[in-house]
Amino acid sequence: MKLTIALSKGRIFEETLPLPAAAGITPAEDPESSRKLIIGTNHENVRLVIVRASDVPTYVQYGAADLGIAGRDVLIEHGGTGLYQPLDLNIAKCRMMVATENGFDYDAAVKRGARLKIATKYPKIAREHFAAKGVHVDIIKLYGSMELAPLVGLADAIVDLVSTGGTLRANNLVAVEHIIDISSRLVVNQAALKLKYDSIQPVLEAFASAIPA
Ligand code: PRT
Ligand code: MG
Repeated sequence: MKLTIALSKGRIFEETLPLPAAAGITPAEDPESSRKLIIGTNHENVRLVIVRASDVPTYVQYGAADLGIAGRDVLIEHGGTGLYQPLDLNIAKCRMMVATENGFDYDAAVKRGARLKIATKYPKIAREHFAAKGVHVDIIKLYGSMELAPLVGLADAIVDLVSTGGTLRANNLVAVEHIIDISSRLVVNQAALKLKYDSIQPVLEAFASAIPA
């Protein structure tokens, strides 16, 4: 039975590699330096496909890949249709936060019921967060560099991922609210899990055994 695993080359990549290794899967060439999008492995029946991080759930949903690794942020925005999410891999950890320019009184703005402009790459997470708080917001969808938006008056606040906090600090922004903790998860196509159970189950077990504490 052939297995296709979707991985992304971005910041998850380095922390991802020990997982296939634990399952005895070695890429035939270094995905980091290769420009190939399909990379064979030491197993004749296992191949890797290299996709954009935010596209991993889509490839797995439609069965173009049987398994993949994706951030919880990406999975929430995608919605998770057709995906089984058996393992939190405890890698690429960060926090989804609300941040504003240093000096903006976020708590006061929320208290007086101000309508806030929120710039984010994560409209679903942002909308649900502010709806639960009863705060009215206009969501401004961006594709990157959210940190710029409050500095040039595009938004009052951003919803973005924070790991070291260095990017916020460098741009005179401060985190004002924690939304959720993020890590990467293994996702499996629901139909593939049934049809290819004998091939997928050992991979799941090996990945589970390689999860960092
Ligand atoms: O970058 P590209 O647009 O190609 O794709 P992508 O952003 O979808 O992928 P990638 O590789 O950048 O991120 C993949 C996954 O890594 C995300 O989906 C998260 O689950 C996870 N991850 C973990 C992070 C971070 N930590 C993180 N810090 N993703 C992004 N960041 C960014 C954040 O958006 C901010 O701009 O890093 C900056 C903050 O970092 P600090 O260390 O300065 O706080
Ligand atoms: Mg990125």
